[in-house]
Amino acid sequence: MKRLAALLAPAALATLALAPAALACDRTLRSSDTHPEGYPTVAAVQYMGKLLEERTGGALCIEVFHSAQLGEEKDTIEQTQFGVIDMNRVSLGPFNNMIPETQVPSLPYIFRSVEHMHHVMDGPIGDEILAAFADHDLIGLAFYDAGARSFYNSQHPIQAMSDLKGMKFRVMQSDLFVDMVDALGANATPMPYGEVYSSIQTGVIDGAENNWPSYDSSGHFEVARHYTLDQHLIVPEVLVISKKTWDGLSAEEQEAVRAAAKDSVPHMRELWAAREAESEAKMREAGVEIVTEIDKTPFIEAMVPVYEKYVTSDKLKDMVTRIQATE
Ligand code: GTR
Repeated sequence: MKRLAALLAPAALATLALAPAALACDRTLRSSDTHPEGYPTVAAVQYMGKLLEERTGGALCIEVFHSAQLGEEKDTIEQTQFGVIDMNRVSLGPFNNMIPETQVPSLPYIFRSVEHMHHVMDGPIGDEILAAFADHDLIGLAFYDAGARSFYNSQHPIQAMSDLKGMKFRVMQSDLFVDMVDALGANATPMPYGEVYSSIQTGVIDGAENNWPSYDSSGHFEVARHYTLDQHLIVPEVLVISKKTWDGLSAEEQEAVRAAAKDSVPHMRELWAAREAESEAKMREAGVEIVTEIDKTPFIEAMVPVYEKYVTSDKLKDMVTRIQATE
């Protein structure tokens, strides 16, 4: 027996040395993402986890449950509020009905460019929006990029706003996006991301709207071959942590989580820029019919009633004015 133990010991040690880093962590935070492994949002939270592990000497790590393993965004948001899931990387869209401040960066054509969005979200307005999560059992940590969202469909190319008339588009579960699509003369169907592919395939909807990397990785381009670069939304992603989880961390750990989240942002932006170009090239190669030149003026003008409906409080009006005044 002794000999056997002696023989086994080095093997056991070798196994330990090869064990994944997560096993060495005192506490592993579970983070949700709808996207697959390798998608920039998933990779960015994994990168944040590495920073956190290094900086806390293994006291805190993060494991990303990608590919909607923990559920669709709206459900995982609830679970994060309850503390069943520790962290969540989601679009701001599914928060619109709950947190009015998130509606502002979700307004169609509010940002002139991705750079404009960065200037706003990296500054005091971004901080105010992150702070608004605290009233909803969540702590807002950072914003990530999601490029610009445009319409795609299975029926015909959209060359002008009038081509949208009567068509059925899936939107994220946000009243603001329902009204946005209605104001463009089309019909909106809010539904979870995971149901979009089959809904287009079976003709329940004509199409949806998203950025290049999501259009690509979801496979929606296989069933909706017409993509029009109208770029109606530049809505950022947000990374949140459950207030329950947060309250269980020491002040130093909270600081480390905040800092690691912020420090993952520049890395995420690099990953995003590369992936966006890669996905666009892949879509062109896949033979998707792309309308690049489109007059956005009628689209922008059609959004006036949407702004009137959603930008009602002094707080939101002031935010919109400050965004428009930001370079
Ligand atoms: C993607 C975003 C996801 C999800 C998805 C959707 O661009 O990264 O978080 O919101 O869009 O349309 O549901």
